[in-house]
Amino acid sequence: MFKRKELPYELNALEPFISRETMDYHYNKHHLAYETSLKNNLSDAELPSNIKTLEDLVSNYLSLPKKYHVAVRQFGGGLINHDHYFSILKKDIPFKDGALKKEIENAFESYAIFQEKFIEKAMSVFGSGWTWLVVDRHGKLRIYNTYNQDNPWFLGMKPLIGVDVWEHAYYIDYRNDRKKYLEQIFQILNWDVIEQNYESAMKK
Ligand code: MN3
Repeated sequence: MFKRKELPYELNALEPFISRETMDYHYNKHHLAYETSLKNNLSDAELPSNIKTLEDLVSNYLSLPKKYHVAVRQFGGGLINHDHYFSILKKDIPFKDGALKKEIENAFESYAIFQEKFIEKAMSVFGSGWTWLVVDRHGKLRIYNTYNQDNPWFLGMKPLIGVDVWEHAYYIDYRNDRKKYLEQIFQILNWDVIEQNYESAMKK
């Protein structure tokens, strides 16, 4: 029904920033578990006609019977958040001139300040969660945290960059050094995909 997106690169493609071992656990165990748990929990659910895609599901789960809400929030959220996270990482795709660069400079003064603020926000996640650069309901860029597997789609926001700050995302490679992990993530952001995310967010 709802499946993980195929990983768009090899498990070792992000080394040395993210190890093959981390990617193997993250994609093949954690991410798979969200897919499997969602499937099991929705096995007897009849989905209304407004729910066709995973994005529809996490955005509109309140239209399902109440007994499915927690599962969609946890496992549906986990599934879409990880699809997003893996899609926005790749080596050697630099930040470049364009509409998004202009908007980041408008909103945060400079790219350097944006990065600093994003990392600061991600350092403030207590426990497990995510840090996002989103286009909010008013078309403005915002840095936003969600907890557990809550996601910005449900909140009516369009994510451009979502970074997993659960410990499993970095503990093998960086142990308890979340800040180092975040700094390294900024070395491997796939700005081609992030710009596409921005363009499609502004179209809607
Ligand atoms: Mn994760």
